[in-house]
Amino acid sequence: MDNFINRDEGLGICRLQVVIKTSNDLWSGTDDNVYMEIKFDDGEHKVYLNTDWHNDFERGDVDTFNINLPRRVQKSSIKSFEFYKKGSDDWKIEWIKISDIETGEVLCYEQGINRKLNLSGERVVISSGYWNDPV
Ligand SMILES: [Ca+2]
Ligand SMILES: [Ca+2]
Repeated sequence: MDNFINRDEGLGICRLQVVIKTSNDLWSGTDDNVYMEIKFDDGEHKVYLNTDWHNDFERGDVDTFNINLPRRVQKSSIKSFEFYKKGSDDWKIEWIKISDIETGEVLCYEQGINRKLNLSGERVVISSGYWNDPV
């Protein structure tokens, strides 16, 4: 248990940058509401991914969101990042990159997701177990 705790370095994370590429394929874009849920050891935090006065998640777009966490957390307390949309419009995600804004450290960069979410509430889950994949 001590080793696990010692893996954490620094002050922890309080702001994340989430970058999402919507696929270039036909019908990849969505007008549904898109959400990210961050699962922690002891709870979760849900974020509505939306930029005002901008049509998010259109085909081929790269959308960037800066997210404030409810509190400063250690990296090891994050269990997963989960993405889903609510509504009847399909959405195809090509890749997702998540970084710590303060340090610039890339927490995860899932380059080959290429998955279409057809169902409302269906999730793409990026588990912290995969974070050490080479970038
Ligand atoms: Ca849209
Ligand atoms: Ca918008």
